[in-house]
Amino acid sequence: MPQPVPADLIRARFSDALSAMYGCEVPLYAQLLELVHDVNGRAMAADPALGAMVEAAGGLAAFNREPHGAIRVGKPDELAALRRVFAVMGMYPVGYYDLSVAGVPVHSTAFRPVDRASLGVNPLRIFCSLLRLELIEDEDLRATAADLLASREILTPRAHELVARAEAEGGLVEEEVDTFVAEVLETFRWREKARVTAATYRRLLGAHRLVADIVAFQGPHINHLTPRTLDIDAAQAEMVARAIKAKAVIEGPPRRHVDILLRQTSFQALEEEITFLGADGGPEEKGSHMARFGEIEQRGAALTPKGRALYDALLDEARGLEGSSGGDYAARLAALFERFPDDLDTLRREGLAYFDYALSAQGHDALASGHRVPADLEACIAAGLVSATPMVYEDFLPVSAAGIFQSNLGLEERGAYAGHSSQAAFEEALGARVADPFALYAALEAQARDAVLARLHGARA
Ligand code: OOG
Ligand code: NI
Repeated sequence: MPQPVPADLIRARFSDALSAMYGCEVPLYAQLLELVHDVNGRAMAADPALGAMVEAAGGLAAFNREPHGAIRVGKPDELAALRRVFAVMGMYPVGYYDLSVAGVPVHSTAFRPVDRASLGVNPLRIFCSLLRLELIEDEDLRATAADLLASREILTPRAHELVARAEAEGGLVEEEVDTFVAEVLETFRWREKARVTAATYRRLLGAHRLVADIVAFQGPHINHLTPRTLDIDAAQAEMVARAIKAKAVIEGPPRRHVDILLRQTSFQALEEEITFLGADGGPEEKGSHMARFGEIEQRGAALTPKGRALYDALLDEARGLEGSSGGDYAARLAALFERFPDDLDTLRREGLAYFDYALSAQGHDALASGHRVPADLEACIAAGLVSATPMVYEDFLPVSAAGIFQSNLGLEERGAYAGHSSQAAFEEALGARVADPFALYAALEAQARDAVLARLHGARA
């Protein structure tokens, strides 16, 4: 019996294939990749410690190959089907994001690997949003949208088959992997033929741009892929220098010594030619659609609930009544974040960020030579025997996501929909619970701490 291919390797292959496909579809993405590659190379050269960290984690080429992407689906069984597809690649739903509070009629999760080894192989994340039809006010239009979605199938028959096989057999064998990757790519491919007439498209657009993007097409085309940078301020400046229309502000925290969470910038969605069905069986009509864009991100430390509460409070205050559109937003944000500790020791001691613990080279030496080591973890860190490195934030930020949605679609910031946040309804559609991101980081931190303590105690016994 051939052995199943590890899910992590299927994901890595899918990630490369997705990136290649999107690069062909959206040449600006290929430009972004090149830009980020340049910026990252310069950042590593300027900061040898950073360079060493990236090299240790697999090198720049691997780092540059770690994007996140986003898709939007229209109905519960599409979400459930994708959950099963992603599981074959070792990606599980983490977090619940309610975007309706920011005037975007969707709620979302992120499919991503969860354990340390898998994240190390390839941390591909897909932000996946589900349309909330109930937030469309016009009853007629809601019914039209529901009908259109009811008659749509987003997976190919072969993809369905392979998912079922993987579930039954505990994975896919080598001969099946290329087919699986190719079939799943079909779901995320751009199609310039809309499934609706121009008139219906305009009605959907009138409800919300996202409604048109989700309902008018055959499938959930990938709407952006985001390479990761080591210096987002440089990337932003470079976008401007290369005449790429970057959004005005970088979402997330300001520039700091110790990066936290996630900083993101993007360029506006492209206006792309599409074809509508002819009205009353008449000839097809040409038109255009805006959905696909480019984004760059920089990832920093994952925050604990305490750190996150402080982040949210400061961000709220900075955004105030004007949101992020006020001219002095960047200055306001930087000034407010003076209150957020900006050195590793304080972040760790005050329990603001999650940390990874490992025996340092000095720690290994001390154990090997049988020296007595302090029992207490803090004392070992102080003595340089144990290293504490902040854990990378692997998730997303709802306020940033809303800002990305809005600026890319040329939308105004708008008030909340009158719906309730509905994690239970989302999970019912998904057919599973979403994991709590804080619990995942906390478990990884506890694992690392226990492993280090076991090494140290073992040595003393
Ligand atoms: C998703 C926007 C959210 C991010 O990086 O926060 C996102 C979308 O536009 O579908 O990707
Ligand atoms: Ni994104």
